[in-house]
Amino acid sequence: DCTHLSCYMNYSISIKNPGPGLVLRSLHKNDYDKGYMTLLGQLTRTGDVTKERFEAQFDAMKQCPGIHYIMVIEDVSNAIIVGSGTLVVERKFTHNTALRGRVEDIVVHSNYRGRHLGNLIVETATVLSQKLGCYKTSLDCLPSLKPFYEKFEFENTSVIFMSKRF
Ligand code: 16G
Repeated sequence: DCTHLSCYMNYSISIKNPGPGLVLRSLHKNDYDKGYMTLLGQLTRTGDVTKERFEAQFDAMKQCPGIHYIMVIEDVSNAIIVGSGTLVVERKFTHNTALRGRVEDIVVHSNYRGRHLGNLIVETATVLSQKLGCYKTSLDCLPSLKPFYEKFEFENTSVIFMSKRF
């Protein structure tokens, strides 16, 4: 079970207790009103996502269970989402019809950094992918974040990450 991450990580926070006033949970449909999109704006360009479009995307994800595991940390004292991360699980025909995990959209609100919340989110997503039976889990990140992800035993492989923007 994932509740003992604090032992594993050697920090005094855990899934059940991410810090004073904080709660770690899965994304709720009303998190739009708690600044979820604003938080994602600290990671990348979000565009001008309306509540309707957010809810439509949320519903579409819900209709395909087992693919998107979006976790958030809420500061319940002010009802603001202060951290988030996603595990995406891809079905493969290879590796005996395996699952492959991808850690995505890891972000911690600038006012809440230095509390190991990023560690908690990445570790939770990684352990979850392992528990779900993924044969591997990968992520892409800026070169400056390589040491951060190496703490969780992610390795820079010889594979080149390529993308095409539209
Ligand atoms: C980072 C994120 C990725 C996200 C991208 C956004 C992690 C581990 N990686 O690479 O998930 O999609 O930033 O940048 O959180 P983009 O919007 O320019 O693709």
